[in-house]
Amino acid sequence: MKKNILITGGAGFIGSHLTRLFVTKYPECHIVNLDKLTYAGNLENLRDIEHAPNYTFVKGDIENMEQVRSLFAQYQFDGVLHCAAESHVDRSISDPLAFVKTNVLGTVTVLTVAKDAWKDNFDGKLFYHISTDEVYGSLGAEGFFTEETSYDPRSPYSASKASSDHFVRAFYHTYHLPVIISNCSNNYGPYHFPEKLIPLCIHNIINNKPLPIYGKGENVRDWLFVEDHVSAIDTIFHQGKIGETYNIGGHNEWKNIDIIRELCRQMDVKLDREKDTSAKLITFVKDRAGHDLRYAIDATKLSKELGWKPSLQFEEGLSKTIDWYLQNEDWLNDVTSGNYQKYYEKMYGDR
Ligand code: NAD
Ligand code: TDX
Repeated sequence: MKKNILITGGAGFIGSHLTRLFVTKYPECHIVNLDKLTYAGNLENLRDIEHAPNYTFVKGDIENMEQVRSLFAQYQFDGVLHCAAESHVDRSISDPLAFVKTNVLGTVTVLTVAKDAWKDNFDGKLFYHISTDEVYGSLGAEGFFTEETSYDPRSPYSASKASSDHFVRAFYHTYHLPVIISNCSNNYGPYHFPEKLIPLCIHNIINNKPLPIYGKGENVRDWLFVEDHVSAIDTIFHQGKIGETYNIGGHNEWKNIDIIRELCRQMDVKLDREKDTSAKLITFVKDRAGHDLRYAIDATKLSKELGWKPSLQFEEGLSKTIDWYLQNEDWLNDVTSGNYQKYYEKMYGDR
């Protein structure tokens, strides 16, 4: 069992679920969450565990080598779960450099510090890199991404994630740094930032605003409940083989238009609105530049070798997700109004 674990980006969507899981499941481990608190990082996501004795939050930047080095010196980490990233494809189209800085330079910075800190003895150490299925490119109507699929990133976001994956493998081959990479499909669930399709549409349905569907809504994504993603990461972190890659997915493909229709159907019932009220908000808008047509993950290796399977069916996961947003409208309103960022400015200034 690793005793001191660094989670980067633990205040984001997936990172907060991962941090909660490790803090509560492994009380004997000390979890340090290093997060810059960009627009996507929100300490409200971790309110329920912030006082846990085995948890420490550090506001900081993965690109700041000195800061990362001093954290390694202070906590003597045995493992790293590297989650911090710029994660939104649309933002990568308007500002690619920000993605190179965080996803490439930031990752190489943490890799370098881990290598230097652990170089005398790699035994029992692990650098776990959390990546995406988007590195494999775009599928046609048939086929799945396996761990052997060649990389073919097509957006600045996926190019930056592919580059970071390559660096992680380069550190394994060149320096023998113990690494594992997992590539997961689209996540959904509580604490998902409302710039992404599902939480954006939940927010807009609540507020009777248009639901912007890019192009014709024919693009296909493979959706996994976020708690299933972090349970897979937990399994791989503890049982995965060093140097390997694992694909994570739930065999749950949906066209965007179908998912939004299902969301509208469930929300009409939950909001006690007349049937088909929310679907009237669907608005087809200009397509995303370079919009990947289809992603679909083959997670056979993970299920065969490590016995992991997703726990939730999609309709159930979507229902749980909607219920969470309806019960946490304050979180949603704070995030969309930017109140939480004002709070951070007050608390942390420019640090
Ligand atoms: P997110 O945008 O919700 O969170 C990212 C977190 O990283 C935020 O808390 C942010 O403050 C932090 N961060 C950003 N730059 C930082 C820096 N320089 N230093 C320290 N912290 C920084 O992202 P997410 O959706 O939770 O994704 C987490 C990881 O999982 C990413 O690496 C992403 O590529 C990967 N992933 C996401 C999905 C998905 O569907 N969301 C699917 C597969 C893989
Ligand atoms: O307003 C929208 N309208 C729309 O039609 C938005 C925000 C998205 N879309 C479409 C684009 C995609 O086909 O919905 C699909 C999902 O879009 P996003 O939620 O932006 O996710 P995606 O681009 O698929 O990327 C996500 O999954 C893989 C995450 O943001 C990445 O971090 C992850 O790696």
